[in-house]
Amino acid sequence: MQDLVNSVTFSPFDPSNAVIPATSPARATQSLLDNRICQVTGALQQADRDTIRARAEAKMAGVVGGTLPMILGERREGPDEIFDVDVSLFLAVLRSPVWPIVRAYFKARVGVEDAIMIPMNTLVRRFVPNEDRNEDIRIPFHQDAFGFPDTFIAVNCWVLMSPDECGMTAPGLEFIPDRLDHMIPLEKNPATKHYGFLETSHEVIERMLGHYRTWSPSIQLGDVTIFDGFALHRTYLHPKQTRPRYSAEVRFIAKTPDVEDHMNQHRQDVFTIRKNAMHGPSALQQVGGKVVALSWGRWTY
Ligand SMILES: O=C(O)CCC(=O)C(=O)O
Repeated sequence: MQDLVNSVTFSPFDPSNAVIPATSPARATQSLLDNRICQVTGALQQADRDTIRARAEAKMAGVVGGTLPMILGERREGPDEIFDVDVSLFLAVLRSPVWPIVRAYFKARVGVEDAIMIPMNTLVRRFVPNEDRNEDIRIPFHQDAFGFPDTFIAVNCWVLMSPDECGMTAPGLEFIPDRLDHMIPLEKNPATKHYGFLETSHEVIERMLGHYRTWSPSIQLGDVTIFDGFALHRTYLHPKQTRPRYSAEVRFIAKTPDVEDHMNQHRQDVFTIRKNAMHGPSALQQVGGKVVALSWGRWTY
């Protein structure tokens, strides 16, 4: 373990350079390529912000921590866990400058622009500040790539759904501003009750924290914070926060031949996203640990 800690090198970036207005998409893609992160300010259209906020507040009021995105849809009457999918969150992202930024990033990394999105990986969360149980449900420092095979290139488009700011007034995100380009081993003795499977090595995190001031951006409604699978991040909680935060993690995976093979082998029902159209499940059923499509739809933007 000492070898691991000694092998840590530092590659800092200035987080203020990662905050980029939606009117400068090429700069945002470059920041994602250089720094692994960009906070795209003012990305979502006003009408979309209002729609997804109202939907989140109506549907997720009782959520503690994270859950699947089907909660934003309509659950059908009856004993089966069948949901008609609500795609307004996805369409809000796809018709914003975020989608061309992600496409350009994928093109630069792996030469393809289209993507897939796995319903089970697109999580939504609600955090209420200053609750005792937060120590159990806050997400500890981790890298999202832990959840994907090595060959996958994926980004998390993190969307604040409510209230109108997080970071200062509501639970936000905290990053270590290092341009990491690899996975750090997972912690062998995890400390959290529910998230031990994703915790990054504590010794490496301690070493990083000895070197860096973390970055906890103030994120406004309409901003989308994009980060890749190596960015080190966690939930940011602070006693001065007073308002509940609702958020979504819209994860796009570059649709490379490897990814297609993997999805076919594992028979996963996914959304396929091209330049101007998305094809995917319009109704989903939860069967045991799996989510399967019952019907399919196509949406343009
Ligand atoms: O929303 C949070 O507090 C943490 C989110 C997170 O860890 C993620 O999006 O991977």
